[in-house]
Amino acid sequence: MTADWWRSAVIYQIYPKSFADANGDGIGDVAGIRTRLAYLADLGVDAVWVSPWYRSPDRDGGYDVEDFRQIDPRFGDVADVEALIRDAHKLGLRVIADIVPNHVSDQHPWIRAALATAPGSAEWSLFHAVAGRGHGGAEPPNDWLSVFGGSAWDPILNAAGQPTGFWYLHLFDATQPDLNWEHAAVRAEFEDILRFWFDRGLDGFRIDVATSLIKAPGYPDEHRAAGVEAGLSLEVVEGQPQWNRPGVHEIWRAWRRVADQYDPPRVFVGEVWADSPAGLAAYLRPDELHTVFNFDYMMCPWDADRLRAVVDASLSTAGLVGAPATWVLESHDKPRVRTRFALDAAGMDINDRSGPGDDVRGALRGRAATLFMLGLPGSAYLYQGQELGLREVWELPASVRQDPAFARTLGADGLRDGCRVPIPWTDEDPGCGFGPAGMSWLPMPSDWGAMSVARQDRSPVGVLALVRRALRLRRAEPALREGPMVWVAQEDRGVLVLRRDGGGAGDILVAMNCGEHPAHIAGGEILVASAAGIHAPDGGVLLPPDTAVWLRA
Ligand code: TEU
Ligand code: CA
Repeated sequence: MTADWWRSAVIYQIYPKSFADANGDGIGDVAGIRTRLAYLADLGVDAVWVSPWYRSPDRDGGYDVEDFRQIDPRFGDVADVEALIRDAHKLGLRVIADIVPNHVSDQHPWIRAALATAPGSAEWSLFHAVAGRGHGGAEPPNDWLSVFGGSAWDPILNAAGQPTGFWYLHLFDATQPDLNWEHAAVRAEFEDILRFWFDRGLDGFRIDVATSLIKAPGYPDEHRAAGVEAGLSLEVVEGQPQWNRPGVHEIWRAWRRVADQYDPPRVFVGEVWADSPAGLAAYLRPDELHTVFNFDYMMCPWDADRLRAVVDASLSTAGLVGAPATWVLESHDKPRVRTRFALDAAGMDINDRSGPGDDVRGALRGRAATLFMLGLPGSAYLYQGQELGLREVWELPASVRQDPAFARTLGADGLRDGCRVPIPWTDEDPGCGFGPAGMSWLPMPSDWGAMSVARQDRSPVGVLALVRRALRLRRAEPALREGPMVWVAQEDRGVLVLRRDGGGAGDILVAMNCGEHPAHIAGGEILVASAAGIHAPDGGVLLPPDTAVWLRA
């Protein structure tokens, strides 16, 4: 494997709480991940990215970190992670962890120390403790809203529980106070945390909310447009005083210097929502982050013209600064792709919890979308269970939901638990092989076992077989590994065909039909198809709606 492995890597996201439970307490753990590394190597991915596993009160799925140098006891300990990294490297897999620099848990020693002092103290200077407005500072300092709903400010109380007239900033949950990145101690601490893990062999970090570390001086109001209720999604707050401030780039340059001191150099992928292509490319400059997530691709509807435009824009934006594009359809924050397209096909809203939508079409489109994504040039992400074609568990009752945004918005938002249900390894009842005791921290639906790894292992037509075959081809074929792409013009509306250049090794066509009618695609042998029954009569293939295929050119 080469030093620039990340340019074309397929990276598998593990949400540790829900991946595999070795000790039977119903919560996934590091030992569980170790037992499944062979499965991942066989699947054919190049790396894993593990969502936060640090010591945490788990008020936001571990994105509320109490100690960045400790693994949460529910997951294991540092020695377990060191063993995981060793095992993974033996199998040729890289390991990327999550790091959460914008905020800490309210149990982190820094905020506990601050709370024992009055605002204005050295301890509070590590956070954003700001005088309120109005008489006695009774009102928040400005109009900023939490991404999870409600004000981004909560009052700082004194030891007697009385308001001090000062407020602390939390762009996310109230249990996640934002750090003050103007403070040199914050910068030094995080560079030290990077080294702590890089010294243990970690290959890189996914950087949580990489846009928000610097806030506009003086905390000006953001003057949201009337009707914009809350920072429920970062899309609506782009260009505001909390996001994408120029000063944030200095931080990533410093981190890159740390990563480049290692052999091989360690890598970063930023969670970046930017308001323009140039704004996004700024994070990808050669002395900043290696890659960023592609949310435009992730959010793109089932529409060939829009998809093509997003692919072109992604390639040209990253290309401005010589970075590879990335592609992603699922994560621990977004509805499963199958259900997103199923709801869309049924004309239902993404937050509608009244039913699965048109699941037949959703399932077809989800598999096609995953195959098409894996045929694009650059690096791609698969979220655990995407390789099984799992659906969103939309029917979870309110009583089991743990997403903090669900409570903060009284159920209007914060539905992320629906993609966080533990994944099914077998069809055994109860628990689908997630752990030895049949327990799981979120309930599994009754159709879960039918989609399990064990069940699909025996099926040549399952989503698992499709993904395995695609990943094998991606490694074997120079065209898919590093070949540039061009679009191949089509007469049929709604059909996308692109050609990957394999040089002497031969070109490959990647095609998807987002239209309403079967489309004839000129090409040779079918390498892999997203659905059964796609044939290649002489001179091409008749591609049904809602399917995708890879062909020799
Ligand atoms: O997410 C940042 C973020 O803003 C997302 O929550 C997004 O806006 C939301 O999912 C819309 O659907 C990151 C993590 O991925 C997320 O899990 C954390 O909750 C959040 O940061 C806070 O650390
Ligand atoms: Ca466990």
